[in-house]
Amino acid sequence: MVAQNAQLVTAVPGPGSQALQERRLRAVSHAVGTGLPVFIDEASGGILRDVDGNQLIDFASGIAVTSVGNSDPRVVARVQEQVARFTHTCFMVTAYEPYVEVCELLNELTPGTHEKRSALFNSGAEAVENAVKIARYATGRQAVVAFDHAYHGRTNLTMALTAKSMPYKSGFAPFAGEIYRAPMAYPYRWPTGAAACADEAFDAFVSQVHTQVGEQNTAAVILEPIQGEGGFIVSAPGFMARVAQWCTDNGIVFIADEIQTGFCRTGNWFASEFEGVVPDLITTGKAIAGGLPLAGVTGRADLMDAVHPGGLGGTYGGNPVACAAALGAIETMRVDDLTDRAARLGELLTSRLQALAERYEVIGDIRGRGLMQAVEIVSDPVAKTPDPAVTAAVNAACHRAGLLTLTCGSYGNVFRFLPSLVISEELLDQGIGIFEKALAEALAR
Ligand code: PLZ
Repeated sequence: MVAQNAQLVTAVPGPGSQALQERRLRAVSHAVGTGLPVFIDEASGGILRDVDGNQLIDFASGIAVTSVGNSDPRVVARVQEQVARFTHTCFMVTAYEPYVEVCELLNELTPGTHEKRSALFNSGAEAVENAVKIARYATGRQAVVAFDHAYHGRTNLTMALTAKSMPYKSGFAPFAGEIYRAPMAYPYRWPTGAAACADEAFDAFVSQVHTQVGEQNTAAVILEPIQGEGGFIVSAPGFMARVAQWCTDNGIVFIADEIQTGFCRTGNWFASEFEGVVPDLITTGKAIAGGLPLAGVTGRADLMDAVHPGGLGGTYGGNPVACAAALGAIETMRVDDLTDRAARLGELLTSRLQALAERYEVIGDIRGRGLMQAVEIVSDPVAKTPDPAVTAAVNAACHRAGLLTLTCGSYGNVFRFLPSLVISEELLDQGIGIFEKALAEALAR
């Protein structure tokens, strides 16, 4: 266990990390990026300790994965027990209980009380691919509609669903066919203002699908309730519910991609709940298994069971060790009431960011829910000109000061806060303090 306090004993990255970085550059493809080239030795809760002994405050959680904290004791215990029992059979070859138990929990915890089924996979992208496969099969239609600023993965189909060219798509064409894009109800940047955003974005969505795709050809519409990589964009109130209802009215499968928003992070088990939306299919991943690779598709039994037996699967999907980790992580979320904790710490974070926004006009927007929040950095508050340079400078200053942070956004100007949901109030506070100083430092240059 790493003590839950921040401490710097060398520059970041220190000599040990620098030596490993040199080795890495000779061995690892340069195409795989790393936000901060420190090498981690041990981690627990909300602290990462690197090979030089620096203890960093973790505001990234491995991109919203270690919501229950790194090496959560329940995850560790369940994994140790399972790994000693058996490591793999392949669920398609012979079954095991933990897979079934995770599916039962997914069916129970996701929105809606209707009859559901789940299937498990290895990564978020794979879950999204499978949700699309299921929707196409069940409807007999082909087209899939995604939104501006969407992120759904890096595989061929999900790369097509993802909006942003660099670094995700550039040079990797051709992309999968029958993918269409509609405007996102992005309140801060909606041309006629936030008040009109939900209505106008919905009208544009309906009109585009009707005229350019045809409802009768549309298998699915996929939406992140809060867009993650695209910039923590919370769709304008009412937008998601109207899109979901319109899908229902037109026999289109509404898929909520809750891979980043899911599992307590936003202050609810799933972010769809804020709008009272019951998705037909919901994709999960990331935080589900406390750091082990696992992802799922959960949804209406009639859709999930439509595919012929054997039509879905994969060697490792729902691996028993990953399932054991999920059972531990979900237990921690329940026992420690992490929805409530995310909401409470989220309020603290919002109020601190609001106070900062009053002092710094580069903070154009504060948005998100629970412990999934971000600020959008602009060089001109009226023109809302994105300022990726200041954003990157603040990020680098945080890193130097021992706070691991991430940016995101289509314009690279969104600074996001994704701490573990079990982070102490003290560490959260300390981290925000580092961000404040980093912002002041970046602006003074
Ligand atoms: N859907 C909503 O956020 C993963 C990936 C970052 P995988 N987001 C972080 C990167 O640069 O690769 C994500 C997501 C949403 C799907 C995915 C894909 O999940 O587990 O990375 O495949």
